[in-house]
Amino acid sequence: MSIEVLENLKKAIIEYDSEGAASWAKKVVQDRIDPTKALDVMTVAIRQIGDGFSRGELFLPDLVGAADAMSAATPIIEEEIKRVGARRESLGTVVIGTVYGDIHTIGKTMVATLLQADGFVVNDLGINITAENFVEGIKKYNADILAMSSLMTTTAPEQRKVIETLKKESLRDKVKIMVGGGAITQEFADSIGADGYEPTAVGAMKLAKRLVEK
Ligand code: B12
Repeated sequence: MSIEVLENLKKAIIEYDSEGAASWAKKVVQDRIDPTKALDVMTVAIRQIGDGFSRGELFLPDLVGAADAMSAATPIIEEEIKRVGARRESLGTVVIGTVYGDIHTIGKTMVATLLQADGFVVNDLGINITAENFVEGIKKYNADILAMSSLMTTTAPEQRKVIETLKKESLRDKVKIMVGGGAITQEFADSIGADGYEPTAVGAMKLAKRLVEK
């Protein structure tokens, strides 16, 4: 039964059916299906659309349609993740954002939600965040962790720029830096001197815990 619900949720995103995606997301909550499993199938669905786009079989309106369906379902699932994981004690403070030039928000928001559900205080700066704004955010919230997301090869170098700016401000050693997003690899993360990389939101949650324990 839970497999059927998850398959229908995935299908709704692939078919750009926002109403369907929202109602299958509600069914996930109603049937008490693990909400992180729902995030996983939604991610698979939207990546499938992205792959079609990169092969030239699908076009921008297809990306927009799938993103809309995804955006109709994610708040419902994210609310459930927060409810299930609600805790009082803070594990640390995170500043998160998608880098300058990049407006992709879905993966970054998933990471923010899971970190929050796991007990971190999360300050989500949003999308299209400049190096200067990241630095301001880290100072303002006295962050333990900086989390940056980049979905495009053209915006990945912004992560290096942020780290260089932190060095200039003598803040680099005051904060642990984790990076991710579709355009990032372990090799790239190492090359810019990040403290950690993970390819999934669930992995990001485990990584954040490891980083604050160090
Ligand atoms: C949806 C989508 C859009 C939507 C975004 C809607 C929104 N509100 O976010 C819209 C339609 C607006 C869009 C626009 C564009 N897009 Co787009 N988009 C996508 C698509 C299909 C899915 C992205 C997504 O949401 N994935 C699902 C999430 C859950 O995955 P994720 O973000 O990778 O996050 C996961 C992990 O990476 C990780 N993670 C994420 N962040 C972080 C951070 C940390 C710290 C850690 C540890 C982990 C982590 O956890 C998440 C969950 O597991 C991708 C294809 C793809 N394969 O990703 C293309 C894609 C990213 N887009 C692409 C392009 C080219 C564009 C446009 C330039 C298109 C255009 N011609 O206008 C514009 C960019 C505008 C801009 N300046 O940013 C290209 C980028 C190519 C490249 N190599 O650079 C891609 C790869 C498509 C492709 N195959 O060509 N896009």
